[in-house]
Amino acid sequence: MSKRAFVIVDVQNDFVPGGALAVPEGDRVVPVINEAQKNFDLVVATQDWHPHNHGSFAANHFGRKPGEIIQLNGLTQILWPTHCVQGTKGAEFLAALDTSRVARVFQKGTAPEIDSYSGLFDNGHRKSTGLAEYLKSQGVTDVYVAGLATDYCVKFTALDCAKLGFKTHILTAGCRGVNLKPDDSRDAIEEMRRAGVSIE
Ligand code: VGL
Ligand code: ZN
Repeated sequence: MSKRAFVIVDVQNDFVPGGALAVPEGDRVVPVINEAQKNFDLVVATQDWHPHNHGSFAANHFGRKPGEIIQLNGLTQILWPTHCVQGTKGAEFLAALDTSRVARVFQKGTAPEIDSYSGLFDNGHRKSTGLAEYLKSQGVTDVYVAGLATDYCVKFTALDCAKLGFKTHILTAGCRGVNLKPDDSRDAIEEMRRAGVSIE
């Protein structure tokens, strides 16, 4: 028997046009995700949830700008505009996102000294958010991923799911990318495909 779960990644105000780290067309994922959810008996969401002093924010590094790369506790880190600060409007899910079916929300990026693109583990694979354990405890075999952004949090969430042995799928119509480089989302999809993720 297979059990399918839908993981909605970071559909938050700061990641859509007008937000602090706007993903082009980020808001367009909402109708797709709202409709797709109806086909799953288990739906969960991830939420980028940073403290104001988070090490991924350029503003917290004197003289640094978004897009620059630093070493943060031994890991390569892209510096971002301040985004998804805990308790702010920017960190909230889009009002148009249907959250009525969301069984649990997994927050990530909460430790100031390390970023977390994947919804399952931080970027150093040092700490779990609890999502992996939750999916296993629910007997999930197949994971479907959609949300923001294709080239960061969607990619690393899907790669971690595949690595853990879930049959992993991404719904591309429900994803959009940051595309700091124009081909980043395309490259991300290729990387996921090579890792065994089914691209739908
Ligand atoms: C994300 C950059 C920084 C994402 C989160 O949700 O893809 N990207 N924080
Ligand atoms: Zn973030």
